Amino acid sequence: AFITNILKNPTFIAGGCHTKFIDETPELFELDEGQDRATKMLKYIGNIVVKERDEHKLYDECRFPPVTGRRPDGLKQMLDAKGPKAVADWVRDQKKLLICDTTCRDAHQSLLATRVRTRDILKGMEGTSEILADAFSLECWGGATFDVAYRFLHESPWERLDLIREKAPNLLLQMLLRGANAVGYTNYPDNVIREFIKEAARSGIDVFRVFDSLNWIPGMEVAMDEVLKQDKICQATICYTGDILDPKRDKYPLDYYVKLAKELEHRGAHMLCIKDMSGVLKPYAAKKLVSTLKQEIGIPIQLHTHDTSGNQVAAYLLAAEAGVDVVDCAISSMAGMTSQPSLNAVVAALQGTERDTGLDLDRLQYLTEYWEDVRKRYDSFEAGLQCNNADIYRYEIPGGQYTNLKPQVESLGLGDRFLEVKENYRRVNEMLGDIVKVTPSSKMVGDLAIFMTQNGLTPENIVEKGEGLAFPDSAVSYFSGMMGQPAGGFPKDLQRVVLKGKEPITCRPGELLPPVDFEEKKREMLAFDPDPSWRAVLSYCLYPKVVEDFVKNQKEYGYIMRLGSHVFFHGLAVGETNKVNIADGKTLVIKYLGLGEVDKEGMRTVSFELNGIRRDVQVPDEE
Ligand code: 3PY
Ligand code: ZN
Repeated sequence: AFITNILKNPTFIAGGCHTKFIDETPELFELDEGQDRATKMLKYIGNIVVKERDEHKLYDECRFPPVTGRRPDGLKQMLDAKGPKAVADWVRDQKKLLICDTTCRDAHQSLLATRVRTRDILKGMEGTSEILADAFSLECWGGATFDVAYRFLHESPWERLDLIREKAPNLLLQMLLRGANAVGYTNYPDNVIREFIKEAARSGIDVFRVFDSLNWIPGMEVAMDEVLKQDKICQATICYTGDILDPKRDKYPLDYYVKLAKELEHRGAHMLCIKDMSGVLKPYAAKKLVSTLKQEIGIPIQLHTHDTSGNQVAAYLLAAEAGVDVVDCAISSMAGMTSQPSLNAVVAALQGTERDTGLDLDRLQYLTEYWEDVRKRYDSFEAGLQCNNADIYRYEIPGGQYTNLKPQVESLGLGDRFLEVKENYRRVNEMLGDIVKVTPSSKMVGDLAIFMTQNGLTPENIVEKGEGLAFPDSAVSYFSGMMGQPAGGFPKDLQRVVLKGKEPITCRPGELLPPVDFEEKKREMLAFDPDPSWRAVLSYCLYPKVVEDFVKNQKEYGYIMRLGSHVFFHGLAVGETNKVNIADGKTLVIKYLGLGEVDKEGMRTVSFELNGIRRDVQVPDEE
């Protein structure tokens, strides 16, 4: 840009420049915005190539799903025109088994540590919106995707939602909302929950799946109420645990779920979700649960599971026979194991039956191929589960956590004691009185299991030995009542040892948490963001540090959301060229030339060619 500025400068053009020309013409140094963006991007890639030196791979282009331009109106249009009750009635009164595609949320949360980037979701989205036009919905937001987007992908989850909404105007977009924990791990003040839901609804979420990690209805109350106010589909949830076919597991019998479901219907839910987060709802239990609930309640039922055991296509088929209305599936190349059952398999299994899904298996193959290619770019996040595992019935670990627990345990240097951690997970559950385990209660059980492993604790000695130990924050929060109240209450001895004199609460945490002053939060943010948007303020209320880091990262590296995923994660191979669109119509052609030695300051020079011109950036060495 400097050279270009010289060439464009009127004094230079007029031939009037002398030796002091450069010193006396400061505007030559005004690099344009594009140049600045390019420099930031090179800096980002420079950092990655230094960090990931040995990781490099080359990938073929993705096979994109074709777009025909034929996209009929769908349930989204019905919702907008007639409201949530009309959609729910339509779902219940028609015959097909409807599908919710979870590929863009739970599937990658459960297989790839939630790392799939907006760019990869979007490139297949127009095709998806045509091929899945007859699906019930697309689960594409919420759960862990919210903070992971900011934290590890350096992108805004709100922008992701806007872009999906734009590309899939016919589909119902669905999110997972952890009740009073929103998309976080702790209870938030009521006004934060309400404003978050309002903004999500305004941004395009149509179906809110609301759950509480202990099946404690007061924990869902505020969220359900706000979804109803927004006139969106309120899908209230019962989280399945135990085994209704096992008379010994008598804490959560069939009747427990029936009571919960009736109460949720009574409170105005448009739909009921049976959320089998760990994949422990065995096929015949699914049949019994669904057929009973279909008799007991009048709202449609959506079934969610994880295929960790390998049993869950069967669970869906038996649930379909029992009259379930919607099931959650993932495109087959992103399905199975800790993810949802295969969408393609369920579609095939029901062809020619009265619950035929109406989806086209041949066209689904386009989505399968697309995701097969995308998934390769994320292989460093693969959980490495080689086969189905029926030990899930013993451990009851949710799908997303099952895949995360191993790397978490390894990062703590306990890799060779993974089995012990899993056994401790089971023991903690028993010790707490057999509780519902799903985010955030499941994280607390995992934290406590690791804590017991690290400190040589057992259920027999934890009360005595725990006196002198500081328990993990999540355990303190749980025993304080800040995650709500578990069925059957807390074990008193352990509660005393964990809380060390702190008084637990028994009411809804939201009744005690003072409302957030959003203006004050905004002022606080000015320290790192000159003009925080309303969405940024909301996100900051949920994840202050994560949002601050995100803003700082954006300042340093710019809008790296546009980088291809293999470059984003692994940089470039020496000699490799990559094209990046930085702004509409502007393309950077970046060629990576190589890496210099570490200098005295611990920096390396990373050399590139940018649109044919050599550019070097200095980055700190990682080793
Ligand atoms: C989440 O809360 O993120 C979950 O997926 C729980 O199953
Ligand atoms: Zn799930």
